[in-house]
Amino acid sequence: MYTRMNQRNLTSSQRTRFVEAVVALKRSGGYDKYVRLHAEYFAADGESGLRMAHMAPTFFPWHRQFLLVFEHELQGIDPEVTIPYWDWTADNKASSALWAADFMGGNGRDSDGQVMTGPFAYRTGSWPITYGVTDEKYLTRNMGRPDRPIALPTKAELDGALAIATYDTSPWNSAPTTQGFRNKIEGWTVSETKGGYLHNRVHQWVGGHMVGAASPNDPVFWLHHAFIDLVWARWQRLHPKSGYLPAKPLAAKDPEHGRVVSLDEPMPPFNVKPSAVMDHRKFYTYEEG
Ligand SMILES: [Cu+2]
Repeated sequence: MYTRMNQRNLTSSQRTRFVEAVVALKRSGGYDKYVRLHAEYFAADGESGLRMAHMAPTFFPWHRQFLLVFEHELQGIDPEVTIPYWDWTADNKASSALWAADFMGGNGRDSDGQVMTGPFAYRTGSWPITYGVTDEKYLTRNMGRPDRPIALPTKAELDGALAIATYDTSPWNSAPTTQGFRNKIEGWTVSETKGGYLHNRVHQWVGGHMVGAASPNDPVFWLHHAFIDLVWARWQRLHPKSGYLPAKPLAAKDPEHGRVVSLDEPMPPFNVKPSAVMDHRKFYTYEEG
């Protein structure tokens, strides 16, 4: 059992140890398998087959398991390291200490979006982008998307989504008609041209590699998803009678049959059921307050 901290409360030494473990994993070649795995399971609605990491009820449990495996590998490098979370409703500016040169580094430069400061800048030599959707070998960001400006989500927007008592609804995808808690938080209820909503909007706000299937190329991915994971835990506390849906496999006549994982079916590639990761307190707690 260990604790995930709000990134703003980390000591200077904790910031450094997290960064150093991530960079060590990158150097050993272990990091990029997470980028590849996320890209492989990204899945768009239009494709046939299982939807797993996104646009599906497994958005929360799949990412919980994904973060757990990554975190355990970091702990194999430094047993004191845990994934911090970024509450983007509070630390919502490009000037936040999150983006300082001793932690995530800053925004991309205007000319090509290249991140020039911090431990993940290309010129450090320790953060080449080897798997991605573009040819760029350097990490990119484009905070706030200046050509079509967007702001990070507010606490009121987050609280509005947390108030939704139903976990997910048919057709269990990214359609705006899928109006449960999961799709509201994931953020497909607002189009990406408008910046998306909540989780998606944060990816869009950071910009660069954080947009799209290879988003774990940017280490802030883990801090963003740790907060999404905490949001799920908060929703469970707010709605103790609401469970994961669908609770049972969908009927054979359902158009989504075979495309959606229910409570007790295994999630590839982990072979772990959503029911097995429903309670995060089996693995870690969150520092809150
Ligand atoms: Cu995400």
